[in-house]
Amino acid sequence: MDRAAPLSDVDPEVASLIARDADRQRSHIHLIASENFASRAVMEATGSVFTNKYSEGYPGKRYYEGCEVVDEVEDLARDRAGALFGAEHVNVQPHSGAQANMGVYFGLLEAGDKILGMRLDQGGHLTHGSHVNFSGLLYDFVAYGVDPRTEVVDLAEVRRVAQAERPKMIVAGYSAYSRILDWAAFREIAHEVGALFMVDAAHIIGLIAGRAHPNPVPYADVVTATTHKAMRGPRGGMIMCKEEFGAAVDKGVFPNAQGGPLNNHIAAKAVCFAEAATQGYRDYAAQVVANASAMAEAVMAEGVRIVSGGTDNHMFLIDLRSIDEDLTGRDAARLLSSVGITLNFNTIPFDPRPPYRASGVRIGLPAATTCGMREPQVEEIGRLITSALRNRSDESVLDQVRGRVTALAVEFPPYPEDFPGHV
Ligand code: DSN
Repeated sequence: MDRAAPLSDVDPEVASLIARDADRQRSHIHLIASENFASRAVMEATGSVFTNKYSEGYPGKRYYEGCEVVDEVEDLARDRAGALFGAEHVNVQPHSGAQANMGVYFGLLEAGDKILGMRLDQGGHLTHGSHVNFSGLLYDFVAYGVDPRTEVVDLAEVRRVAQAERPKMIVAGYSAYSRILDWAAFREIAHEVGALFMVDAAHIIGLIAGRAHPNPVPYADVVTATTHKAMRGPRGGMIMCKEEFGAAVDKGVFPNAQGGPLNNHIAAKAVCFAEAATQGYRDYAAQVVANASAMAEAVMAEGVRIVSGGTDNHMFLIDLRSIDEDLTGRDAARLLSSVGITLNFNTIPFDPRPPYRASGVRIGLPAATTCGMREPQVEEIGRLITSALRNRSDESVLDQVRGRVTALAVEFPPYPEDFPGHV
């Protein structure tokens, strides 16, 4: 075997699968709120020789020799994140957002402890107490939800449940919610009941980095995040916390939740933190928020209902019942995929349907913004979505939508034509 041979020679089957997905990425409009297109620099670091190194432990205290350089790269990543977010202590080892949450729960809580988080069917995440996830299996989760009228998190309800349940930890954060949470108010409620305050900022950390969303780091005891969503870095997680919790959180990640860190991903995290400190990145983050708002307005102008009536961040949820009572999220997502628009179906607050059918679709703008789309394009896409969903059995309308989607995807590609390697 020639170890220097290119992938296309060594494994044409996998090379062809990569090429096919690159083609899918180039030819569709991508509206999955948790996806993005990493830079060449991020992908170079992810594909680097750091993939070869074992380094269980932390910089200066490893269980393997030869860690001098990975120590430097992990310190660099931690320092850059600390400066970017104003965090006292940073852990960049979590392999994902779920692993970050696991590390925090393991580090700061005991099995069986009570945690108050957002209802999963109203925007909370799998790791906020789903009965099929480690969180729900190991901890005693109780939940707050949104106000049925406004569909906005009701702080009076958060306070009421917190006072009744006296949780050890309160989690603020979500994977399907479009409004700004009041970090100071959550902090106050946590303080009142003697709970730790954790923010799961996986979705919004990229906006926070770009100064396009309020930063929870000054308020929370601990903030978990991912680096691959709006943040536009490599797949992975991270944790930021007050210094007093640093040692316990580090132990929660390693050795409690994980073994050896992915040093190639840690190097790429360092790269994405440097990218996020630039004016160009701040412009991108501001444009993500402007694009989400513009598309939501365009969809609402077509007479379609958006959960909570709009968005303050990078995403929003369409209530499909305002298009057709019988249209499920799953059917809508499949139909839109068939015309080249990729998104995911999602429950909406008080959804009468189960999650695998759902009554909503979730729309996020980070990836389209990275491709260079601005208000005129995303407003048009909003109208194309509405048109496709309203004319599901009219092949001529669907063909027209498909044509415009393809034209926009070609005009706003994720990577330039001459992008080297990878795509
Ligand atoms: N599955 C991710 C999302 O799409 O929001 C969260 O982990």
